[in-house]
Amino acid sequence: MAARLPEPTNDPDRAEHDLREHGICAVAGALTAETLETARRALYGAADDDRARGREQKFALDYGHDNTNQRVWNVLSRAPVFTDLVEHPLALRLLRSVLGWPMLLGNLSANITGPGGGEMLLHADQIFVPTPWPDQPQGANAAWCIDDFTADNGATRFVPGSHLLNRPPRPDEQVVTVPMEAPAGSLVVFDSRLWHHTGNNHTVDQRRAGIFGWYTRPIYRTQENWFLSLDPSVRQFASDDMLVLLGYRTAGLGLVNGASPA
Ligand SMILES: O=C(O)CCC(=O)C(=O)O
Repeated sequence: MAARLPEPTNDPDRAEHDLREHGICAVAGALTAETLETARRALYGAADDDRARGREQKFALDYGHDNTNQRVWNVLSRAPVFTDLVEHPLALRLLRSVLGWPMLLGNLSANITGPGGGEMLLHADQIFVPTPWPDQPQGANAAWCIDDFTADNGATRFVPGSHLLNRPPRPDEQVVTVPMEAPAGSLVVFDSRLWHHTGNNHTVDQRRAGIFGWYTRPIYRTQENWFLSLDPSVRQFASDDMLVLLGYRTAGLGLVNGASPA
């Protein structure tokens, strides 16, 4: 297996090549400073609100996190700027190179590590796909670095080349993980078979926020049930691509009386 991860690049062609070659790519400076700042403020505001209201954190605890870690769900409904992340042209280009079109947005959630935080369980994102897995990835993640991702503050750690094994990790699997370090504003796209987890946050004063856009081939159920949980204004102002990504515009599956809903 390849022992390294590709370096962050500014070149979209290079990124597409890295994604094909390594199952992962990183594009530095994918978000403008203004969008990054707007997203950062909205995300930390939502996270603070959730903490103040004691919103459920069970998923994070089930996956090996402790209470220093915070998951924010349904990020798409929390502020209009998050729409720009979901349908960011570069993200969609890279995702389409893996999944084709149409695809579905399964989820947009944030994961925030906190000082002293432990690591997450090692996993591959297509864990719900029965084994043996098909020989092509069934999904891909577009992760937005809202803060600098460093080895110290819990940057996501990957097992390079593990997507080629085409199976989930076993609970006792001995592996070497490598942190994907990338500056705030970077986009990291990775194949859903690539093994990874949140790293330990060794800092005493830094949170590390990542927003994870989970996309799948259109035959899978979305992780977030958009029809129940999406703020209606997102649908009201959605672009054609966004309607497809959310499953409101469709062909074949998810029909209403044999036709695509509106
Ligand atoms: O927070 C991270 O670095 C990774 C999160 C993750 O692996 C996940 O949500 O599946």
